[in-house]
Amino acid sequence: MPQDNPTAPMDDREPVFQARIDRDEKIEPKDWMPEKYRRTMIRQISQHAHSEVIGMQPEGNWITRAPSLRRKAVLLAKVQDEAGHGLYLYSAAETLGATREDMIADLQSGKAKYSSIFNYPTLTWADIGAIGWLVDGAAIMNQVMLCRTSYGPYARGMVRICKEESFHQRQGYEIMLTLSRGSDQQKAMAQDALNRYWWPSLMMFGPRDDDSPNTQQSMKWRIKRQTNDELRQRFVDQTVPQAEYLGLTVPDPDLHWNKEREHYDFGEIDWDEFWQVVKGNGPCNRQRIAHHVAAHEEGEWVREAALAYQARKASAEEAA
Ligand code: FAQ
Repeated sequence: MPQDNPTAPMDDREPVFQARIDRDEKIEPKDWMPEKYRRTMIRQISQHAHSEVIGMQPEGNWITRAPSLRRKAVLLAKVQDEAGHGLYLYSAAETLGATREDMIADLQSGKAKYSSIFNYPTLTWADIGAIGWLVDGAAIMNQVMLCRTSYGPYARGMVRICKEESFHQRQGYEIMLTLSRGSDQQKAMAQDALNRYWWPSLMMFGPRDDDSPNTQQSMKWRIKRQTNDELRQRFVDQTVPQAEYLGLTVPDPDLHWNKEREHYDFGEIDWDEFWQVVKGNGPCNRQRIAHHVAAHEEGEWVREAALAYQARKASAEEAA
C-alpha cells in the first residue's frame, strides 16, 4: 500500500490518505498520515483531555457541600469519570507520538487551550445541575459526532466516554428538575444558574464557522463531521424544550421558533467575552491553572514511586 511505503513520494501518499478518509476508513497509529493531520489530532485530543481534567475543578468545589449523601456519592463518581476520560484521551494522543510531560507543560504554560466553560465559577449547588444538564449536554452533542471521527483511537475512546456523559447529563437534569419543582428560593437558584451558564455553554462549540480557522480542513479530513454552528444549532433545538419542561426561561430575548427553518433562531453570542476567556482572561483561568500546577507538584512523589516500582519489577524479571 503506498501510504505505508515510507519511500513513496509525498505527492502519492497524500491523495491515497485522503481516499482512505473518503471511504470512511479509520486511520490507525502506525499508518502514514500528513504531518498536519498528526499535529491537528494531537492539538484537539490533548486539549480535549485538558478540558476533562480542568473540568473536575468547578464541580469538585461542591463535593464537600453536596446537599445529601446520595448527591455527594453521585457527584464524586461523576468527577472521577472525568479524570478517567482525561486519561483515555491522553493515551490516545500518546499514540501519535505526543508525550504526557509535554502535553502537561503546554497546558500549564498556557500554550494549549482547554474548554472556555471551565473558567466560570460554581457559585451555588444549582450550578452543579446546570453543568450536568448544559455542559455535559453540549459535550455529548460534540462527542457523539466524534465517535465517527477519522482517527481510530480517538473514535473508540469517544464511544466509551459518551456512555458515561449521558449519565452525567441526566443527573444534572434531575438536579434542575428537583430544584425547579421545589420552593420559590430553589426555583430562583435554578433560574440563576441557567442565566449564568446558558451563553458560556453555547460558546463551548467554538467560534462561528466563518471565524473558525480549523473547521474547513478538519471537515475534509473527517476529524469533524459537523461544523461548530451546526452543532450549536442542534444543541439549542434540543435544550430549549427541556428548559420549558423545567418551567425556566432561557435568557435570550431573541430566541424564537422559526417555522420556515424548523429551528430556533437565537441571539448573538458575546464573542469578545469568548475570546477573552480563551486568551486566559476569564473569571477563573488563573485559579484553574494555579490549582493544576499545585496538584501536579504535590503528586510528584507518586509518579516517582510508580516509576521506581516499574524499574524494580523490570530488573527482578530480568534476573529471574
Ligand atoms: N474553549 O478553529 P476552531 C467536556 C479554540 S469536554 C477554548 O473552531 P477546532 C466534558 C480552538 O482550540 C469539552 N478554546 O477550532 C466535561 C482553536 O484554537 P487552537 C471539551 C476554544 O479545534 C463536562 C481556536 O479556538 N470538548 O466538557 C473553544 O476546529 C463536564 C479556533 O477554533 C472538546 O474538546 C472553546 N470553547 O474546534 C468535563 C471536544 N472553541 O487550538 C467535565 C473536542 C474553540 O487552534 C465536566 N474538540 N477554541 O489554538 C473539538 O471538537 C474542537 O476542538 C472544538 C473547536 C469544537 C472545541
